[in-house]
Amino acid sequence: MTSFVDRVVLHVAGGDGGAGCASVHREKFKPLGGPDGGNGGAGGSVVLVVDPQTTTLLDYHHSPHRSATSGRSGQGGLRNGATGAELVLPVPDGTVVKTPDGEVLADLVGAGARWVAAAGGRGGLGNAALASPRRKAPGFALLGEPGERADVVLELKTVADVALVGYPSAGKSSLVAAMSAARPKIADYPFTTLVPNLGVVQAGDVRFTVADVPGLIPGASRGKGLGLEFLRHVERCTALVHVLDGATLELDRDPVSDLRVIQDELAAYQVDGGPPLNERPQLAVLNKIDVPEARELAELVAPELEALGLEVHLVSAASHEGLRELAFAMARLVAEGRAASPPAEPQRIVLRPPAVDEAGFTVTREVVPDGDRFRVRGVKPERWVRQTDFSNDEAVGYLADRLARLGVEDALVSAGAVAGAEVVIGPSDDAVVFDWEPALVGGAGVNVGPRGSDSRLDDTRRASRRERRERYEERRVARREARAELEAERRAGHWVDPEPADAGPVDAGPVDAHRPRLLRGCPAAPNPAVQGRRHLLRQGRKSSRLRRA
Ligand SMILES: Nc1nc2c(ncn2[C@@H]2O[C@H](COP(=O)(O)OP(=O)(O)OP(=O)(O)O)[C@@H](O)[C@H]2O)c(=O)[nH]1
Ligand SMILES: [Mg+2]
Repeated sequence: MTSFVDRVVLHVAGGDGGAGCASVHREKFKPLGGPDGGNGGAGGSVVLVVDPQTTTLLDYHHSPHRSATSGRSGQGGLRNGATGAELVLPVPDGTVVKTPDGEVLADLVGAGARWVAAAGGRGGLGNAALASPRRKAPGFALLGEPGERADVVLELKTVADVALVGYPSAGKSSLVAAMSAARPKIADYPFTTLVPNLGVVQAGDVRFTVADVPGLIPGASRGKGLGLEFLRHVERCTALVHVLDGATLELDRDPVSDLRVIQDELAAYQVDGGPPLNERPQLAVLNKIDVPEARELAELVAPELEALGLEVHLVSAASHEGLRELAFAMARLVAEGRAASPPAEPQRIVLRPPAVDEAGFTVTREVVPDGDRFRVRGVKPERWVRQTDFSNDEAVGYLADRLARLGVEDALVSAGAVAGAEVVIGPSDDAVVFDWEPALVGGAGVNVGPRGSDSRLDDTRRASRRERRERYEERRVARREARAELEAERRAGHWVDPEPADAGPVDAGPVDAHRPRLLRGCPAAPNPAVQGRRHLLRQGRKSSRLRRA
């Protein structure tokens, strides 16, 4: 059962924003107390935070789906919905966050570094917050935005100064155990070490960390043995130490050829950042010199290794011979490396790449089988669509107003959209599709009067006294005629309340058949269809009526 995991795919979801509430204040003797719907609460975000106590990504291997709490809906009486709680996911120091395609999103180094993996959705505004001097009693509220959803790959790249590399059983773990307080597993079979081990070494006033990674064999770059998988943990190291075994029983191996093999494998490894592994400062260590043959061999090959440009140390992890010198040599490399590139201040807050221009939007014309389609992309238009309750005409009108104010209408006209054109707001094909119904075609400017009015239709000339008198006369005559007509109907006996039983054709004479019900004395129930349409006309500005297809 493994207890170390250094690569996981994590599925995160921010909490959804709560919906705003549309409500009207009720109080005795105050029939219309004004809008009092509260705002929805924002959804919680999923945040990755470096926690020094966490050393593995094992938890996320077992439960890779994590989501933050959603915000609650607003309520009447100006009660705002509760905000969703943030979900903090502890990750080890040195965790790299990538997209599934391998693009690096964040490199979390240093305790406390934070990264928002999935932001929570905004809460929708309630109708109290949407009220304005011009829109005194909004009959709608905004929906909450859904939280972000993302798949991210977490990779652990251990943060260490020096890495020990070499064949299996060369004594890497033994060296870490001899030089530091770490107690990795040591045994005389290959691949004892299956996960990287870290040890802290103090040499003089330099303190550094040593990483012991699983052994490499020829062909590791092609996946042999444990492959190069674990070299990820070496990527952040300043220096490498080659641990060479002078006491191996394998006949075809000797320290010089071992070194060549490992160097070739290191050269085959692609690093994400920093210099290639084979170009980093290196040391050679000939281990196990407590064994007489190993010491003999070490003394024989040391000049050969030095000729390759390497500093060579003869040590024994068993007898601790030469370890002190080795520790100081490592410390020197580390100090040189640190002086060359001083460690960056640990980033406490990792900001995500800034969003694209929030105010901007684009309109593109696409050719689809059944004609042209205009796609509107932009942070604001897309968010507004998500916030709109399309079952509420008033909310749709508000969306139309917002889009027009942003300039979407004008942009559509310039892009060549005509009445009935298909307009898509959003990225994919399942985005919201509208039929566009502009009142103005040909770019004659956009009417900027209040919703439901059109200044161009207003007659601004004041009527003369004679004109007003004529109109008054016209209205008086029309009223008198209407009264006479009603009186005639009353005498003819049509002016009765229709009973369900006698609502049939018996009562309705040929004259009444086409007459509106109201004229026959029956207060007609408001026709919802007609009302709805008027409603939309009133709410949607003439030039910006959008209808969801
Ligand atoms: N005599 C002697 N034996 C040693 C010395 N160092 C390590 N060994 C032995 O070599 C064997 C392998 O040691 P490890 O430290 O596990 O080797 P490793 O390089 O970590 O091996 P893997 O984890 O399998 O890659 C063990 O049996 C150790 O006791 C040494 O200096 N002298
Ligand atoms: Mg080992």
